Amino acid sequence: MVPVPADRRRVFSGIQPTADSLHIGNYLGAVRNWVTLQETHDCVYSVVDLHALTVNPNPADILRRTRVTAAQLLAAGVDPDRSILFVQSHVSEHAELTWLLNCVTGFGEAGRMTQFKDKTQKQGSEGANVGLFDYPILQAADILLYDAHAVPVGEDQRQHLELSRDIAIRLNSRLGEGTAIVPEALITAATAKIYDLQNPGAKMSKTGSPTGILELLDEPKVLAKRVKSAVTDTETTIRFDPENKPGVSNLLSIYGALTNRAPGDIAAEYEGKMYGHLKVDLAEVVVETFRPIREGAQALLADPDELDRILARGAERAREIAGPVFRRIASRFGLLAPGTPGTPCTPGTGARSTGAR
Ligand code: AQP
Repeated sequence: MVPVPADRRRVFSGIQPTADSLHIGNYLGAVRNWVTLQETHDCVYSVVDLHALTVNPNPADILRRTRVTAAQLLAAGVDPDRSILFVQSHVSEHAELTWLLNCVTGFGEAGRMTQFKDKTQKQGSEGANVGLFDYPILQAADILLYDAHAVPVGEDQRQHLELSRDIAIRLNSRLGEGTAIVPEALITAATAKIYDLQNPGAKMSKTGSPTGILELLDEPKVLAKRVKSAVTDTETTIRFDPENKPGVSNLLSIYGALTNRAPGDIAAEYEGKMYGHLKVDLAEVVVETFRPIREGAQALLADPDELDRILARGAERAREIAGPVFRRIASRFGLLAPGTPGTPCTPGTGARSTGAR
C-alpha cells in the first residue's frame, strides 16, 4: 500500500448505487476528478447505499448496484491502495453522526433544499419519506466524519455542500473550535453540469430520459446511437453558445472534456461541417473512453469475492478514521463515552438549554 503523506488535504465524495450504470454526467462531474485527486490528496470515496434507500429501491436492485457501482469506480481508476473505497452502510458511524447533526439542524433549513423539493414534486409528498428529507444531513455526516477539507461534486450538489459547511461552522461555534473541519466544494466549471441529450435544458440524470444519457456500461452500438440522435437545433452551424444552442454546446462540452480541449476550439475545427460529422467523431471518442471502463468493470464483477474483499478492506480503513472522529464530536455534545471509568461527574449548574440554533 502506498503511504499517504500526513500533510495532504483530505477529500471525501460519494456516489449512489441507484442505477445499473453510471452516466457520463457522473463520470465527468465527479468520478474523473476523484481519480485525478488521488495524485494530490488523501482520498476517501464511498458507494453511498444508505442515501440510495431514500428512493425506496427494490432490495435486489440496490444489492446488485452496490457492487456494479464499486466495480465502475475501480475500473475508472479509483485505486484501492491509494484511496479508501468503501460501502457507506459498512461504517455505522455515518448513521450515528447523522442523528447528532439532525439535532443541530433547523427544520426550515433542511426544508429549503431544492433537490428535496424537486424529488418530492416528482414522487408526490405521499411517496417521499423522512429519509429523503434527511438526505443532506446524512451527506454532511459523511463529509464531517472524515475531517474532509474538500468535496469534489457536480453543480447539483452545491446547495447540500453549503448546508454541510453551515453545520460544521455551527458545531464549532456551539461546541468549541476544532469540533469539525469546514469543507469546501470542489466543482470543475467545465463539467459541473452535463445535460440530457434529449432535453438539453435538464441535467443528465440516472432517473431522467433513458435515451438522453450515455452510460459507462453501454455497448458501443448503443452509445453511438444515443450520440447520433442527440437533440441539436434547426440551424446548421456548429458554435459553442450554451444559451442559444444548448444541444450542440452540450455535445461540444462533452467532447472538450473527454479530449482536454476547449469546446470553442473544437467548434472552430468543424466550421462549414454538418452536425452529423461532429456526432460521428464524438461517438467514437465516447466509445473509446468508456471501453476500458466497461471491460474492467465486467472483469471485476466476474469475481465478486475479490470485489467484496476490496470493499471490506476499504471499510476497515474508513472505520479507523470515522471511529475516533465520531467519538470526538459525540464527546463535544456531552455524550458519555462507553467504558471510560473515572470520567469525572460534575454537579449540574441548573442552567436550562435555550434550544437556540
Ligand atoms: N449531469 C451531471 N453533470 C455533472 N455532474 C453530475 N453528477 C450527477 N449528475 C451530473 C454528479 O455525480 C455525482 C454522483 O451523483 P449521485 O449518484 O450521488 O446522485 P445524483 O447527483 O442524484 O446523480 P443523478 O445521476 O443525477 O441521479 P438522480 O437521478 O437520482 O438525480 C455527484 O457528485 C453529482 O454532482
